[in-house]
Amino acid sequence: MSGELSPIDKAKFVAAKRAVEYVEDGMRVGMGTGSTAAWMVRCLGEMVREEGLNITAVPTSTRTAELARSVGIKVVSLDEAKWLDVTIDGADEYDGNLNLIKGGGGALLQEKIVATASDQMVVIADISKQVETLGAFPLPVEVIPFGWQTSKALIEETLIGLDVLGRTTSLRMNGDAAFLTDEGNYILDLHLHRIGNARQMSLVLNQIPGVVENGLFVDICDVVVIGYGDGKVEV
Ligand code: ABF
Repeated sequence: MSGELSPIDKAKFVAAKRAVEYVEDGMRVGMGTGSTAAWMVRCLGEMVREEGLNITAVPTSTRTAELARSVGIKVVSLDEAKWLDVTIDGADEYDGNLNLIKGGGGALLQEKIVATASDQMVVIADISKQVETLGAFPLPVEVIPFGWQTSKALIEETLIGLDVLGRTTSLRMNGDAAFLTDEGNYILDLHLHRIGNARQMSLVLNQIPGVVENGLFVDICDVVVIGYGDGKVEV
């Protein structure tokens, strides 16, 4: 399945391959979104088809749902599954406290709901995602379209009191139109460069009217499986 891979794809693949060891027969599995998570879905699909692994999946996006079905994995909604044994997902950044920035792929809302409904969240990432302090990657914030410019202004005002290095925000675009999440919302990307206090930032952002959720995952991730371009894996 992995064939001849570039170092970055190899790193993602080996992290995914190691992470599926957390999945046991009969489990309900949350499935993340993104290129690293896609490797995990393909690995689990192979185990379902070739080893008879019996799992039920709750995907975090329509993209992942389509991929999971296409590789033979049974997909249900979170409401049907009710609770999950494990969620495996990628990240845009992770720090030494296992706090994350997610949402570069625009699926942060479903990703956070699914991860929070799981006994365990396993993050898979290549080593380039590791940071000392979160914030070099723009922080995605999902806002409802109604009054989004007011929400944006309120976010910018709120940032003045917080430990950050940058305060510009931008509406994520998809060509000429605003990018739409699976829930029909917009994403504002916050260019902060440094997030001194991720917990405070997350709490404060979610207080702002119009904000649905933000891409900071604080105290949600249990394990990070790190892949390297030479095929090495670290947990
Ligand atoms: C999802 O995919 C997101 O939360 C994160 O933004 C992104 C990581 O993508 P990739 O694995 O392609 O780097 O997990």
